[in-house]
Amino acid sequence: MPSPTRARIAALLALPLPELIFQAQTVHRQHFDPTQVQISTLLSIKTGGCPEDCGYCPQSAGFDAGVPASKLMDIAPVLEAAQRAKDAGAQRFCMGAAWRSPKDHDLDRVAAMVEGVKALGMETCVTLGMLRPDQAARLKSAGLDYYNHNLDTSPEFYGSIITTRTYQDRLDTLAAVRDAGINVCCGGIIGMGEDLDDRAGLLATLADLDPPPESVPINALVAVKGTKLGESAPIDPIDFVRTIAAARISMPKSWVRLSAGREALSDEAQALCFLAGANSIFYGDTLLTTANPAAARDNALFDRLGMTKLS
Ligand code: SAM
Ligand code: DTB
Ligand code: SF4
Repeated sequence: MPSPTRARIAALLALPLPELIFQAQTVHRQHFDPTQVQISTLLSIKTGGCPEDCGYCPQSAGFDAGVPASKLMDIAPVLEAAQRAKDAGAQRFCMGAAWRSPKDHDLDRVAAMVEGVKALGMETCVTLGMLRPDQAARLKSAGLDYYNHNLDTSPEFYGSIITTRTYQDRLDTLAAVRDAGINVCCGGIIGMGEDLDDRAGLLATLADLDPPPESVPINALVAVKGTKLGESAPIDPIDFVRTIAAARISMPKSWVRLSAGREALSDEAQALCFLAGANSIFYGDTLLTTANPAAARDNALFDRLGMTKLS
C-alpha cells in the first residue's frame, strides 16, 4: 500500500501540465514572492577518491571519470572563494566533500571554514556524507546554517544506485542534523532510470519528514562518462518541470532548488521550472566537478524574466 502522501504525489505527477502548474503557482504564492530566487554557490573542498559506490557520481573511487582525488583544501583559499561568490551575488556558500563520513580532525578544519564564511556575512552549508550526532553538534556550534544530505531516490529504487550505505543510514544522518538544530537540505536526482512511482516515493519520503526539509534540491542526472550511469539518456525537461511542481505542492514552505542539470536546460525550460515553484539555484560556473551555467547567463535570464536574486 503506498502512503497517502505517495499516492497523492503520484496523482500530481500524472496531471495535465497546465493544471499542475496552476496548483504549484497557487501554493507557491501563498508562501513566497514568486519573483525572488535564492542563490547558493558550491565549492568542492575535498574532491574525488570517495569509497562510496553511488552510481551517478564522478567522485567515486570505483569509477574512472577523469576526476583526480585531492586532499581537503586549506582554509584560506576556501574563504577567498567564498568572498568571490559573495561579490558575485551569492547569499549562501556550500562546501562539499567526497567522503563517506568526516573524520574528527577533518571536521575541525571544516568547522573553521564555516566560522570564516559566516564572518564574511554569508549563510553556510556543508555536505560531508554521514554524520554522528556529536559531529552535527560540532558543526552547529561553528555556526552552520544548512547540512545537505540527499535521499536521492525512492526507498525501493535506492539499492540499484548505491550499495555502500543504506537508506536508513541517510535517514539517521538527517535526524542527527535536525536534532542538532541545523536546517536540513535534502532532495534527490531524477533521470537515473527510476519510474514515476519512484519519483513520487522520493517526494513523499521528503514530505513526510517532520518537519519537511527547509531546502529541497531537485537534481537532473548529469551523466558523466565512466560512471555507472554515464550512458543514461537525458530526461525530458517537461518531466523535470513536473517533478519540481510536485515538490512545491507537497512541501509548500520549503525552498525548492533547481539544482544539477541546468547547463542542459534552455532558458525557457528554466523559466517553466520557476513557474512550477523552483525558487533557488546553484550559481557559478561549476557545481562540484561538472559545469553549471555561467553567472552572466543566469543574470541575463533573471533580467529577461524580471526576477531578482535574494540578498
Ligand atoms: N559525499 C557526500 C554525500 O554524498 O553525502 C556529499 C557530496 S555528494 C556529491 C552530494 C549530492 O550530489 C549527491 O547526494 C547527489 O544527489 C548529487 N550528485 C552527485 N553527482 C551527481 C550527478 N552526476 N548528477 C546529479 N546529481 C549528482
Ligand atoms: C545537491 O543536491 N546537488 C549539488 C549539491 N547538492 C552538493 C551537487 C551536484 C553535483 C553534480 C555533479 C558534480 O558536479 O560533481
Ligand atoms: Fe562519494 Fe558523495 Fe559521490 Fe557518493 S555522492 S560517491 S558519497 S562523493
